[in-house]
Amino acid sequence: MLKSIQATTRATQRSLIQRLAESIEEIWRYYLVLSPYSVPEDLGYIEGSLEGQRLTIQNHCYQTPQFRKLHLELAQIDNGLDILHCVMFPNPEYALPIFGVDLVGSRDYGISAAIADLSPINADSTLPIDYQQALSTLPRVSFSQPRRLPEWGDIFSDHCLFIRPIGASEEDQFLNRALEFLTIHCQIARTETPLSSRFDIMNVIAGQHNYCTKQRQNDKTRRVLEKSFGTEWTNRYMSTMLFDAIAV
Ligand code: BLA
Repeated sequence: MLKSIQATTRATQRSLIQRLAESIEEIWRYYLVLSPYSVPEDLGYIEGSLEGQRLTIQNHCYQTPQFRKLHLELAQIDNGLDILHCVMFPNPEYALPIFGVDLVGSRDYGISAAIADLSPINADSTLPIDYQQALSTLPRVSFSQPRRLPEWGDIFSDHCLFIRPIGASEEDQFLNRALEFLTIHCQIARTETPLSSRFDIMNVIAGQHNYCTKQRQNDKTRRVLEKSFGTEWTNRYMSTMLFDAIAV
């Protein structure tokens, strides 16, 4: 009896992934002026088959004066794996960090990986001073299961949160912190003046290139996609849809 009540409660509660996805879109709409972004026709809504289980991917993309691409992606596998992936790529005329979030969870076992960051793109890997100031005012958060970043994770900032959230209160704390990062980012980005020096712009491009190169080394993402869609498609998807750098 108790089991079925719990199951019903879980089914009717909005998941962390749903809540984060809705809040991201709300904050984008509130702070930024969104225009459509044209996703390659065959990559907006995608279905594949992972070991006989269907994998579906939904992509929501926008652009704004400050951002060449806002990308929110929701992926679901019939076996219960749910993924939220979000990255905001600034236009190269804006020396802004890259906001990124990844949530990976199974419907039965909860979220196993929750990561949120404002990642620096300048050569000395520091965040702009206005970001440092805003982030320093946030209250300290602590989680019972912090996770260790993989080797390619040297792109992330000191403020990066990478945890396995345990229970509803840690899920809420993660959600709040990710949304605080996003709000600070949108507030600063919309008052930012564009760069005019070709040298500075080239540095932004190089920083984004490094971020994308490292993210494409994530074997865990690659493996999930390869099982459903094969190596060639996965290479194309990771370099054109998930982590597309700007050609120099
Ligand atoms: C981890 N990403 C993972 C994991 C899976 C995926 C299955 C392992 C979960 C775990 O260890 O508990 C899968 N993530 C996906 C897939 C997509 C996705 C298939 O986004 C898209 C379709 N990854 C990002 C972004 C960040 C990121 C934007 O896409 C950070 C801002 C980080 N994901 C990230 C990190 C790990 C991870 C650091 C842990 C990798 C490791 O432990 O080796």
